[in-house]
Amino acid sequence: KGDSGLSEINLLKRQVSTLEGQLRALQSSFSKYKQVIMFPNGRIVGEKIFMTSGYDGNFDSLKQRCSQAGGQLASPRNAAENAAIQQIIVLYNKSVFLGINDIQTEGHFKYLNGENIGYSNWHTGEPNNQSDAEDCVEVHSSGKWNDRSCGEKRLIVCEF
Ligand code: GMH
Ligand code: CA
Repeated sequence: KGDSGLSEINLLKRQVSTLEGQLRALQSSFSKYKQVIMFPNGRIVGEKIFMTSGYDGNFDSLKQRCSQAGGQLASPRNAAENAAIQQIIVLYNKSVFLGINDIQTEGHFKYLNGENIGYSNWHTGEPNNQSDAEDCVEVHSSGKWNDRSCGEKRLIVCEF
């Protein structure tokens, strides 16, 4: 019994070592695969991935498309996430709409889940709710935000 116990341990050691090798190979392959699929339309910030398909549409249309893809409209929670979105804007030379709006209560900007925003990057003088018709948030190539009519068409950027 003592001997068979030892050989069982040795068998397990070999199996662990095999699995370690397979895990290293998988990690390296996954790391390369991530680089490939991020080129040139995606950005990784921490656990979050921002991605555009190049589609332009109004707020409802962008929101629906991101949701259908299993993500949601880009909702930057900090300066690093906003900078990643800005890079995509500069690449396409098109402004985007964020997953943030004050449709429910004028002047109270919220994420799509209804939570109040905890980060913002408004351009000076914004949000100004021009003509009482601006409930969505566009981001310019400067990275700065402006409230804008949700019916305008902007570039899609989803987060996953
Ligand atoms: C007004 C002015 C501009 C500003 C726009 C913008 C529209 O036209 O205050 O300076 O850029 O509004 O807020 O969404
Ligand atoms: Ca505005």
